[in-house]
Amino acid sequence: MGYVDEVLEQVKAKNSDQPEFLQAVTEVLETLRPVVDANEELYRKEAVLERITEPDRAIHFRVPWVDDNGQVQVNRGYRVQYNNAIGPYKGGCRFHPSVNLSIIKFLGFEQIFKNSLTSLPMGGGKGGADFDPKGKSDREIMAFCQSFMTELYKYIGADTDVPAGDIGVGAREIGYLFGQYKKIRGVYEGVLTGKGLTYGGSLVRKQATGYGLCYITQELLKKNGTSFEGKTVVVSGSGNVATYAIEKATQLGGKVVTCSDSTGWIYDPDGIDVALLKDIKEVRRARLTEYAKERPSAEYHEGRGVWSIKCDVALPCATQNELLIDDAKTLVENGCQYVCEGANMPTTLDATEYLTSNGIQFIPGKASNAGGVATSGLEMSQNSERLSWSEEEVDAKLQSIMANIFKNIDSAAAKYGMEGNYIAGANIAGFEKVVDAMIAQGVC
Ligand code: NDP
Ligand code: 2IT
Repeated sequence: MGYVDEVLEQVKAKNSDQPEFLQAVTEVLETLRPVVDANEELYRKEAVLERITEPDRAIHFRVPWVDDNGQVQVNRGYRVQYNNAIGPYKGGCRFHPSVNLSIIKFLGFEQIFKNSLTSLPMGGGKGGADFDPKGKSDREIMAFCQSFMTELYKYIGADTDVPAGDIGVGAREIGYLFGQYKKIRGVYEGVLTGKGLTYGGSLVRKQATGYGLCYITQELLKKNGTSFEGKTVVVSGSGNVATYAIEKATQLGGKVVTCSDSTGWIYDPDGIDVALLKDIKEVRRARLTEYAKERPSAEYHEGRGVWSIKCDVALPCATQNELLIDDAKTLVENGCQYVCEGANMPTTLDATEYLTSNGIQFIPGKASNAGGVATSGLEMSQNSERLSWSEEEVDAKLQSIMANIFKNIDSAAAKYGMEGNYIAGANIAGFEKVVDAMIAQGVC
């Protein structure tokens, strides 16, 4: 049996209760075959694949907090520190009721390769809790964040592990987490990214994932001799990534006609009104039904359905496994040509296979959503030198990082005879740098 198959079998046997984690590992290892085959003897001896698939450590902890009725609630918090071969652990925290070890491990594993692709010195990690921020008061959110940090602070630091936001964790939560870290440690340091602009945050970090997604999509379009101009774009989600993807795609000349949340979706043939969307989601923290009420051109539908709308470009920006095989078939049937992932692993393995084998050009999340963590890396640099860069400077760096990622995944795929396979290109380009660093640092 080949080395990849042996390790895949071991990983499956050891983690049979972790479907999302196994999905991520399977996708990565399957596409690394050509690199692994070319270096099999060395990689086996160094147990490179066994080491990269096993996190350095996975911490889970109790998070007790008091709700507005005086009732004590208990959630489970996590931090998985996956790999720090090329820099301190770096990755977001997700607060969502679905969070479990499988989800945090899949996200942490993906983060290793994503962070490597940014070309900045960041290792891979991820954290979160099965806490549901929906319907909670500000005081309850603060109580939860403070309790979460009261345990997490032991494991993180500006040179150790630097968490940030993800689903359910935005500027408000990062503020509460930062305040509690500072209070407990008595240290003012860049221990979190995505901070507010008045206390060490970076301009453009809020917009970075969505903007970066559009910048790399633009590179792909350019390679095909075209641009966003005049294209119909469908987006899923209506959170941080979706909102700024809609904003940038629109600025670049595309017409974005959908968005969604976990209860329903909007079809707006006149193009999504980003100012209204921001007001509803960022200020009022309300549901998308409000959007349809205030925008005569829009239809609101219960359930899921954005992939049924005819489009040229599809940008899944909500969550894992939200684009299924039947959605892939509909996209192909409707003439969609480009799918670039804003979320982490939004496309199932069979849907990905269907899209790519039916001529759709596909950029995987670890490359196309890397603009968020890349700008977190820029926030860390600014914190270290105690300076703040201008919006133009950060945005220019983000654009150049995304263009560079596209170039690297394109050439990594071509180097191994898989021209246009950006999944293989992203995994290979991300992996090669980390493995080189792991081997250079010995068995640790
Ligand atoms: P937000 O919490 O801001 O928004 C998430 C959006 O996705 C909301 O519209 C939410 O709807 C929807 N959603 C979440 N879970 C589900 C679900 N189970 N079913 C259907 N819809 C769901 O998160 P972000 O925008 O930050 O993150 C979106 C994706 O992008 C995630 O996969 C995340 O890991 C990834 N990502 C985020 C980065 C960042 O910088 N924030 C960077 C790179 C990737 P509702 O409000 O109803 O729950
Ligand atoms: O999935 C991701 O890359 C993020 N949620 C952002 C991580 C970060 O450290 O900015």
